[in-house]
Amino acid sequence: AKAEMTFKERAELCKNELGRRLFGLMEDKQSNLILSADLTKSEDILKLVDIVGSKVCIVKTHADIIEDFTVDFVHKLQDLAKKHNFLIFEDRKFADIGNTVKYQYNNGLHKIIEWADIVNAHSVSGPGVIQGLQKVGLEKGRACLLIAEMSSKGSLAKGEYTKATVDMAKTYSEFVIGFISQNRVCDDQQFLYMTPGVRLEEGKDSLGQQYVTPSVAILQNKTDLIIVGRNIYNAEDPLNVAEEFRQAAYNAYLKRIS
Ligand code: 5BU
Repeated sequence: AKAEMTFKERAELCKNELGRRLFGLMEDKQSNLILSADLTKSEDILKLVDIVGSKVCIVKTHADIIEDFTVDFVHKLQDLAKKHNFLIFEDRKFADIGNTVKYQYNNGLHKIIEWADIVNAHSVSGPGVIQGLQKVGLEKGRACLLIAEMSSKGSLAKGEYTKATVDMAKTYSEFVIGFISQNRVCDDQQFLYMTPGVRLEEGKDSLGQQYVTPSVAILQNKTDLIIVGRNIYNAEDPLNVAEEFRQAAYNAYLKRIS
């Protein structure tokens, strides 16, 4: 097979400045690993992120599961992002009409716009969701991912839905830098393909989550980044396990470009 384009080459095709920075960061840091820091106490999140921050290109959060969320937490997370050079991705999964998601992004308790480099959205409500988000996000240099497929059993995001989601991303590629997906849902090199539902052994949890390994995600299904939560933050030695994931995912990428 013909060697694929590198992340740095693809950066030039990306129409969003933050997206270009991410492509470059991945290659500089040799990391296409995203930590899903799904802990419920801010101190635990900050501790975890300081331990594994050097191994990841993005830290993904769920702000609404944090029991003691404050502006101070946000500032500390941003300090860690500078220290370790990673981006912050709030996995908010916006899914309402444009006018409402604009408020959910910009207002409320979490003021996501202030601190999240990247957010994501479901395409179920149509392009208005992107129009609403980019109305506040573009001028702040933010970027968005569309959820084209989910990792969970019985997901309705497939077939025509996935295709229509890809078309929406192409129309709004100034703000949309890629997808959450299980597969390379289109062959457009300007986009990033990020895959959750990854751990070292295939399998599932008791609530519908389905897992593939890093090499199935990156080599077989040709996505670009893996998103790992429990397998890292529940590990006895998160740093070592994160390094294992980083190597597995980055080596799979290196194989694809060689
Ligand atoms: P896990 O602990 O590695 O299973 O965590 C996976 C994370 O990715 C978790 O925060 C989910 O909310 C998130 N996720 C997912 O698992 N599957 C999806 O399709 C999407 C997000 Br979109």
